[in-house]
Amino acid sequence: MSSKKLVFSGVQPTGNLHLGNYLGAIKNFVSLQNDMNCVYCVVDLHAITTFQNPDELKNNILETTASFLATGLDPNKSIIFNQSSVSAHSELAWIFNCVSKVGWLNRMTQFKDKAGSDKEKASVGLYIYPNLMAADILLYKATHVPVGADQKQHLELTRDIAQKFNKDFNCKDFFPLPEPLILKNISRVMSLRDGTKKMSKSEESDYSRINLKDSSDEIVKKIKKAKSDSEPIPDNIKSLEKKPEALNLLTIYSEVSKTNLEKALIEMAGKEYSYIKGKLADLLVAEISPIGKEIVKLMNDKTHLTKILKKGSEKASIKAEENLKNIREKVGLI
Ligand code: AQP
Repeated sequence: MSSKKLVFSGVQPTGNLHLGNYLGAIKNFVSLQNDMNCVYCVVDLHAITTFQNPDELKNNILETTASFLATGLDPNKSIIFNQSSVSAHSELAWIFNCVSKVGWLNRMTQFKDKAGSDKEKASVGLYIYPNLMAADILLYKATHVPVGADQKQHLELTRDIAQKFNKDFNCKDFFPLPEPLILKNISRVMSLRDGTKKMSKSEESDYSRINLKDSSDEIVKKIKKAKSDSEPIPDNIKSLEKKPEALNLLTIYSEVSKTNLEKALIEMAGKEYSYIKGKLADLLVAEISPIGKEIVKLMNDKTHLTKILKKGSEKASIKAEENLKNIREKVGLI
């Protein structure tokens, strides 16, 4: 970790990873590892902010690790580990609980969405989750954070915490202000059933998402059943404004066919949605099916996955402990 630029990002082991996680974040993780020092974390402590069955959680931690590897993350290039194995994350999160403001957390829209109508019943962990996320990032003094658009607000809070810490403890530039790396073309993949909601692991209907482990048949079936529009595909983006499901399909198509939305519309204008669905299903089968097969293969050797996490934790701990020592000193802890 010699260069000053450092990438950090995490994925929650809360179930099957999906096309949104892949296109919005993980694909970007893979391309960054060739040019920058990268730390990628299976954020298991974030996962338990909502109840997880312990056996399923153990399996999901390994499966998320397998998904990292299957999509192209290389443990020889990137540090890959699980959050709970480096206790400095929790310690720094506590310090940040004492730096961050209740008013700041009250503005977090993800808490409002996830807690639902009965906030009194949400865990305290879910409420202070953004402070733990700030700790994950700042523990490594990360400068760049590849995430989907849904995490933008949490990244802004991380920057606020870094700034306040630097000011409170009179240590200008101690924590860098990390930049979000949000893809322009596809920052938010939406549900295949409701184009106003993001594609998500916790959405009840499996038809709302393409899982990385879906078979070719399942991918084809889900795309076929995806909501679209009864009118032919228009030739301009403006006409898609009130058609979120159609816009979503076209955006996904433009991403996996490596073009942009404008060009995709020129190619598709006047055609029925069944046409684009056929092309999109073929492209997704070609890109996603090999990943799914590799995840299944990697999950046959859990000892190997556990070893990768252990090695990654050892590497992450060295950097984390060194930084935490300096942080404790700044705060006045002895
Ligand atoms: N639909 C999405 N479009 C683009 N990016 C997305 N990400 C998640 N959903 C989309 C990005 O994937 C990374 C890992 O996310 P996560 O699993 O840690 O948490 P999440 O955002 O809460 O994902 P889910 O699928 O919605 O999980 P549940 O249902 O468990 O809450 C992040 O960079 C995220 O932005």
